[in-house]
Amino acid sequence: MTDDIVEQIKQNVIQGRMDEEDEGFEGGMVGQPGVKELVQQALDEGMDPRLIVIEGLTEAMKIVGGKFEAKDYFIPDMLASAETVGAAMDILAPHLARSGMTPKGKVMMATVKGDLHDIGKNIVCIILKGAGYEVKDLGADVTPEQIVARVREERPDFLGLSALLTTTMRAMKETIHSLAEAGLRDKVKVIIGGAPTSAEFATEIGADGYGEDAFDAVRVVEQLQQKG
Ligand code: B12
Repeated sequence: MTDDIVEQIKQNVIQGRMDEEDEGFEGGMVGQPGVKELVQQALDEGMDPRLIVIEGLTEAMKIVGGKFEAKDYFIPDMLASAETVGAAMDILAPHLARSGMTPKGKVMMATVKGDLHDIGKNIVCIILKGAGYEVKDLGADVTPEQIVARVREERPDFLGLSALLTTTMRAMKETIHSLAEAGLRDKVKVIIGGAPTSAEFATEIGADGYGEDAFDAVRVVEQLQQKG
């Protein structure tokens, strides 16, 4: 029974079904419980919330990631699945805190100064949360000064910067420069992403890593963590 419900949560994330009103990608599922109802039911039955995160949500998003890479799923599909994970995490968060599940690390995310594109950054936040990281989202159009202040205050392990405009990419370099000036550059690993950026650009501006998409973001963070 227990395994059943985790499997159902997993399948419903893959289907992008938030609740019982959703049809699912394959259709015809209206009326069946969706991720929100199933997660609540699992908690009501006394299931360990960690199991839901690790075997339900994380496993599901790995499959969604595979489908995305195989071009079987497109951005709206990935977004729908990621949003179900976000909703599940909102329900699970207080229970996880109580169950003593320690986050794998703290990631601070921001879309840089002058840039209002936050859809991709929001997906990265959700996927990182789903992968077990504590995520602090500073929002969009965040200046280097604001980022430096928050890094100083909250000491994240990672800082993720997003830019979608060729004109705002330079704010990433400015941010890294400001971190260095504030004596914080060696206190936080900086990763960047967003359509106009690249691994070469990351190296050029002195970032520690580049992620092509949200799943890559998790891979890069994990790799940097292993390196220490
Ligand atoms: C939606 C959108 C908007 C929306 C943004 C809404 C929002 N809340 O985000 C609005 C309408 C506000 C908008 C405005 C503008 N936009 Co616009 N916009 C887009 C559009 C259509 C989609 C972007 C998007 O959300 N993609 C989907 C997400 C999921 O992908 P993503 O952001 O790349 O994120 C993924 C990866 O890049 C990565 N990632 C992202 N961030 C990070 C961070 C880290 C750390 C890591 C590891 C990974 C990572 O993971 C994400 C998930 O997999 C693109 C065109 C396109 N097809 O891409 C244009 C586009 C980005 N916009 C463009 C332009 C020019 C503008 C405007 C200047 C238009 C104008 N003249 O007013 C303004 C600028 C406003 C501003 N100051 O930011 C251009 C940019 C050209 C350029 N190279 O500079 C594009 C490419 C359109 C075009 N072909 O001309 N836009």
